[in-house]
Amino acid sequence: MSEPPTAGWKVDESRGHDHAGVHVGFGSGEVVARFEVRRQRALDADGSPVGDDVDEPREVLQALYRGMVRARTLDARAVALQRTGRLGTYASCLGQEAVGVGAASAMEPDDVLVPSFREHAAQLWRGVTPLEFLLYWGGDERGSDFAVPRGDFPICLPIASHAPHAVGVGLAMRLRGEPRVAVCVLGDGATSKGDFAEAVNAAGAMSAHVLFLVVDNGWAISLPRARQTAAGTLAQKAIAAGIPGVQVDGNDVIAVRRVVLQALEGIRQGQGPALVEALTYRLADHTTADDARRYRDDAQVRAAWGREPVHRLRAFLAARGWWSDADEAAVLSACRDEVDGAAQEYLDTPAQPPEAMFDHLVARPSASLTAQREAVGGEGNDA
Ligand SMILES: Cc1ncc(C[n+]2csc(CCOP(=O)(O)OP(=O)(O)O)c2C)c(N)n1
Ligand SMILES: [Mg+2]
Repeated sequence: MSEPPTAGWKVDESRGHDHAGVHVGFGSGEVVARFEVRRQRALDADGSPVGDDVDEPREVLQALYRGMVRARTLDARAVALQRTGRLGTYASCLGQEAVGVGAASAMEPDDVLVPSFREHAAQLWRGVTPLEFLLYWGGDERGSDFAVPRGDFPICLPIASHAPHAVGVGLAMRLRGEPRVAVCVLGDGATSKGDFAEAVNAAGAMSAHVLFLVVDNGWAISLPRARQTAAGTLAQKAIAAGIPGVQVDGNDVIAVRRVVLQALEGIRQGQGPALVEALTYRLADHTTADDARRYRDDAQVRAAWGREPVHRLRAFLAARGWWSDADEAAVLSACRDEVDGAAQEYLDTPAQPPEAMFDHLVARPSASLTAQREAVGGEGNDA
């Protein structure tokens, strides 16, 4: 890999434990831009509290834990269903559960989640059912017709193309004077897309009610974070748009929840959009169509397992006397039962005819779409 282009520029980066600061100067070394991106964390990798006391109520912390275990259980089942030919290509969220649960637990029901394709933990927390989830990944459009978070967007597969949409949603909220927020979740790779740069800029210029939650999981398929950008942090991409950007330990569900709560509060009060970069790690392959062993070291993955979010919160809860082996067994069994039921219901759901793919595409199909639908075998659009 070649060095980043720093000729004529002096770039001093640090990605320390508590903060990541980036100082940029040029010419004689005069500093023309100086900013600091704070990194926040509540628990160490072993579950020990760091910094401020953890004063979230026991019930809240236990619910966060259950939410992460539930997402992990469904995730494992989805991989198993794919491996046995009963689900489509699937993107696992293994290791990223704290980002989804932390963020979703900070949102209000009438906020709008605008997700990309790995936000299963957030979607489940907000009320997407395991059945809907499996239908979607099984190729059934009805899986995006959520019964509960009706205002949430469906999964977005094209990288970053949902970011401008989120700005539109957040602008509408601001214009209507609503204290609601659109939470746009996207990956480290997505921050290299023009759509992202345009969205962050437009959000700042129009003071849209948007939170950009960047899930920095270290990888964009096989491209490591270090080669994604010369920028020291992804949070600093907020600076040029004139909006605040912070980093949070994305394997620390308490810290994610706190940071997102604080960001949402500011946005609701009209302080403008914000960006949060959550540092986590994609423990699984990119998707079930990938084999990450071809491009990353086992040692790196093993080290990342030492920082994963579920064990961390469990260790903290257990140390407080708030989690027993019996609690663990009960949660695992409840999650397994729920996922068993959803998987069976999914497998029992008759597949839709091929022409169904047209039914949820547009409200009023064009002549061309109608012709294509008929060519596939169906008549009319009665969706
Ligand atoms: C516009 C577009 N270009 C390329 C792809 C192929 N693609 C799928 S995932 C991915 C990498 C995304 O990386 P990141 O944003 O970090 O998200 P992650 O997969 O790590 O969750 C790419 C390039 C795509 N889906 N959309
Ligand atoms: Mg990524």
